[in-house]
Amino acid sequence: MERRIVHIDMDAFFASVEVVRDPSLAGKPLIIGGNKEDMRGVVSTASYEARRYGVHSAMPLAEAKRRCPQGIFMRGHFEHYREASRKVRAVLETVTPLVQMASIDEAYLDVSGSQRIFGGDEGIGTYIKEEIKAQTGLPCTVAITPNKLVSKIGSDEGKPDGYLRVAAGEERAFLAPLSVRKLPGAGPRTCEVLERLGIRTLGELASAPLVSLEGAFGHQTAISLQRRAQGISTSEVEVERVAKSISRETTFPEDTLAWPQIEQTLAYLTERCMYTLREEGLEAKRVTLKVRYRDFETKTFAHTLPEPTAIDSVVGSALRELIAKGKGRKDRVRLIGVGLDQLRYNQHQMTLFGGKGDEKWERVLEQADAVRQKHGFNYLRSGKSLGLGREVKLATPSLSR
Ligand code: TTP
Ligand code: MG
Repeated sequence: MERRIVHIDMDAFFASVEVVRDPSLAGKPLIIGGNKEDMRGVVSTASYEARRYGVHSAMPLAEAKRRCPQGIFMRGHFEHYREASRKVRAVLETVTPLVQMASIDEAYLDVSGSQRIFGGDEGIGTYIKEEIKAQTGLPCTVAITPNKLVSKIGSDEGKPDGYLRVAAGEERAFLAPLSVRKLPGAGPRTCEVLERLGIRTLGELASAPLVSLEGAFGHQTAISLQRRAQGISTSEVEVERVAKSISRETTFPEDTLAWPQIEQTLAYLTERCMYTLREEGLEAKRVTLKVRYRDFETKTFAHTLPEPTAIDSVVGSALRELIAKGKGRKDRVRLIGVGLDQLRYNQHQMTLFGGKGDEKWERVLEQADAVRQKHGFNYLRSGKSLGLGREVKLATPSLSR
């Protein structure tokens, strides 16, 4: 099977997300990084209109303001960028499970096995661009080539709103006219040395006598640079593994029959599970209650939800039914735990694009999680688990996975 690798990169990502949220910003020089008064800090992204004034990522804001005084400066909304990134990933995973998110706005896909279903490179490229547009409103650039290296360079060449394809055997010819600066990993120092050797393009690097490169870089680096300039790369798309389950459990200081307290502890453990679930960008379809009784007998009670969820209250109601079963045996409880499994990347917001009530909940929880990231988990808790007090100390804090 011929190897075909996609690299996709969102165009002016943060700025484009802001334009979707406020279409009156379209076509304007938009600079994300800090507001007008904010002279410190750097540009995180500039819209293509702002780039015409020479503004680019990592430039000090003060410099950006000098170059583009009429620019619209914004601090930005990271939670919206993260949400958009998740939606992009969800679309990509409908093409193949072999998706590697390389940063918040770029990904590699091994689409070797998806060619037939989607109608070849063109079919895949069109589908990705149109589906991302439909789900997020955002533009992106897609490159499809025989390997990650050439695709990465290809998407940069194809920007913005582009589609670029390099057939097997054409890698070297595609790279030949490009500057050596386009080679990922070739920093300013390397490029300086190359230029001193009279090498400006990847074509020149690809066919330079190896000895001259070895003199400057040593054997290993020389070989690696030249191979890459020829468009040769064997690195694989590395799929992040999704956790199989997330669970939290604890043993009580003394065996207990006090179900109101047991339920408070359970509410706390559930909150911790749900926080981790959302942090990993996952949702769960099955909820399990684990109860170990005084005599060490351990029972699990499971409930499969009609739809996967990342919302505390949905899991909470499922748990209430399970608790009723756990109480059935009138014996003291030694340990209690909650588990989530049948996990997948959160596609909830996509299926809810029509706008069901859950979307609001997801936003509330997302904001709660942002507060927790800043101040610690216990800073924000639900009414129920607060019965345990603000600083929860579990007798056995077995809060591992
Ligand atoms: P990039 O993909 O490098 O840039 P971009 O998406 O803004 O523009 P392009 O169309 O050229 O791809 O980075 C993605 C996001 O990462 C970008 O929107 C903001 C953020 N970022 C920073 O915060 N600081 C930086 O120095 C860079 C390069 C990016
Ligand atoms: Mg980008």
